[in-house]
Amino acid sequence: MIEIWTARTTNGLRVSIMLEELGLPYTAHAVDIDDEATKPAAMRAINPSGAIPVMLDHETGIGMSQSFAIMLHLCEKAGRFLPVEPAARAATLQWMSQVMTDVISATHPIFVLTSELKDTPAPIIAHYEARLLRFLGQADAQLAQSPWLAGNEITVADFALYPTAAFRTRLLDRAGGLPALRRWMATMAARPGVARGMQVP
Ligand SMILES: N[C@@H](CCC(=O)N[C@@H](CS)C(=O)NCC(=O)O)C(=O)O
Repeated sequence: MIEIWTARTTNGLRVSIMLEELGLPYTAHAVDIDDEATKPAAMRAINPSGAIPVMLDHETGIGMSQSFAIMLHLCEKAGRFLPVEPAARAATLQWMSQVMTDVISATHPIFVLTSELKDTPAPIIAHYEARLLRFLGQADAQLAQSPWLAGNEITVADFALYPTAAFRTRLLDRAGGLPALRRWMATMAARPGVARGMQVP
C-alpha cells in the first residue's frame, strides 16, 4: 500500500492523478500547507521541509518527496507511461523537463504575485503570463502534430502538464488560440483517472 500526504495544488494533484491512472492502491492524507504545527511527523520524517507531496511505499519502504520524482518512480514501479524505446523515452523526459523547469518557473511567480502579494505592478504579472503562454504555445505546436506530448502514446509528461494547464484556464480563455492544447486538455479531463486524481484529497 502507498500513503501520500498531499493538498489540492498542482504539485499534489500530479501525484494523485498518477496513482489513479496507474491503478495503484493508496491512502491520501490531506495536509494544510500553511499550518506547520499540524504537519504530521510521519510526513516530516520523509521530507523535513514540510512541503507536499510526500509518498511512502510500504511495500518497498521507499519514502520520497518531489512531485516529478514521485511520478517517475510510480511509472517505473507499475511499468507504464514511461516508454522504454529510446526515442519515445527521450521525448518523454524532454517534455517532463520542460514542464518541471520552464512551465513551472512561469506559473509559480504568477501564483505568488497574484495570490500571496497583492500590489504587484501589472507589467510584472503580464511578463510571467506571456512567458507561460510561450511555453504552452510550444506544447500546442507539438499537440498539433501528435495526440500526446511525446508522440503517439500518452506518457507521464502529459500527466505532469495537465493540472498546471487546468489551473490556468482563465488565462488561456483570455489569451485565446492554442486549439490543440485545448483539445488535449478536454481529452485529459475526460479520463476517469485524471478526473478522480483532480479531486484528491
Ligand atoms: N518541487 C516540489 C515543490 C513542492 C512544493 O512547493 N509544495 C508546496 C505546495 S504546492 C508546499 O507544500 N508548500 C508549503 C511548504 O513548503 O511548506 C515538488 O515538485 O514536489
